[in-house]
Amino acid sequence: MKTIDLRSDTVTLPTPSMREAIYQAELGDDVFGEDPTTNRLERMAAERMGKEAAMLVVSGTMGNLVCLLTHCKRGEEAILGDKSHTFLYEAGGMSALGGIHPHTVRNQPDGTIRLIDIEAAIRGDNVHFPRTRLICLENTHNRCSGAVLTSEYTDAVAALARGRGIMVHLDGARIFNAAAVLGVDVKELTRNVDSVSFCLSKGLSAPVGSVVCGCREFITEARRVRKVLGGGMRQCGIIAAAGITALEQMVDRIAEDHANARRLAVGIARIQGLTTNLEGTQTNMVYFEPVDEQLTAEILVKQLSKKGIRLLQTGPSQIRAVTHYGITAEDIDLTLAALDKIMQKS
Ligand code: TLP
Repeated sequence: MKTIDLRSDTVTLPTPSMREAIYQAELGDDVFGEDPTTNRLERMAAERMGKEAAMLVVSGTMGNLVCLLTHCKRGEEAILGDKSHTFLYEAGGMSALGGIHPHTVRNQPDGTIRLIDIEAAIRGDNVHFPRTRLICLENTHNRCSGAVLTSEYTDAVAALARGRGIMVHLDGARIFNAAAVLGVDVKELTRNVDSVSFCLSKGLSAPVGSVVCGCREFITEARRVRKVLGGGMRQCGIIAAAGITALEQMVDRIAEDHANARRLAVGIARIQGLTTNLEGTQTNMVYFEPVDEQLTAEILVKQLSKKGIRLLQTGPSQIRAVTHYGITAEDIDLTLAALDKIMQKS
């Protein structure tokens, strides 16, 4: 039976040309700065993000953590969305390892945090308060239906932060998805943030890795933090080689994933007993819910799984499907047909 795995874009396997690049990669010891392939990936990533320097890390979680620990000292505060990945799904690393105080502010359904809410969250100079050091944004915004933040919004947050002497970090795990929707160069979405972390191993299909980008001084400090976390790697050109191929070959095809997600969302909206936020579906994520309380998300996910279709339960009554390399329009139609059949029987 064919499996259609829509749980996440993290399930993508390396392409044949990635495997070839991994095989051919020129290697050295990266802790000595001597891995030529990693150095090349880092130069490419910095250039793509419009930053001075970059550093390879093992995961998106480590990318965000390294940036937070580099920006903030113990007891300092970071403002972040209450639906942000860093707050919800990174095991509390910022406080566990950095003693950083998370100050959550409500995410709007479009992934933004209102400027007035950010402004209200910034602390005054008072001995009772932690010092506000950082604002974190997420683009695309995973838990907000994969929503896209515009460059105008990001610039406005950065201007507000700069006026108050605060840094901005962008969790750009899927920043290339955002750029594809807006039809802009990624640099426009990162130009005013102090640090950005993006993933090679999601929509870009590389097997491992994220890259952190910022000014030279920031990356020098971040290398020390990565070392503290045990993230100094040796012949990581093995990973970087696939990352280079990802940047060279996998960015331009992302629109396909968005078209497939749209196809899925439109189909789901037509199935009786299911609801989805059709307007909010801008990128490669579709969140939807069964309306009937008898047919829980858990049951629906189990029934689909028996048919070889894998989706992720993201709440008691919520399911997520993510499109990616390897998922075709035909797979979407098979998924819709299976969903329709289950719903008609229920
Ligand atoms: N997200 C994963 C799961 O953790 C939920 C997924 O399947 O979507 N930032 C954002 C916005 C992310 O969505 C993720 C991964 C990360 C950071 C962390 O990346 P990894 O998994 O590489 O640590």
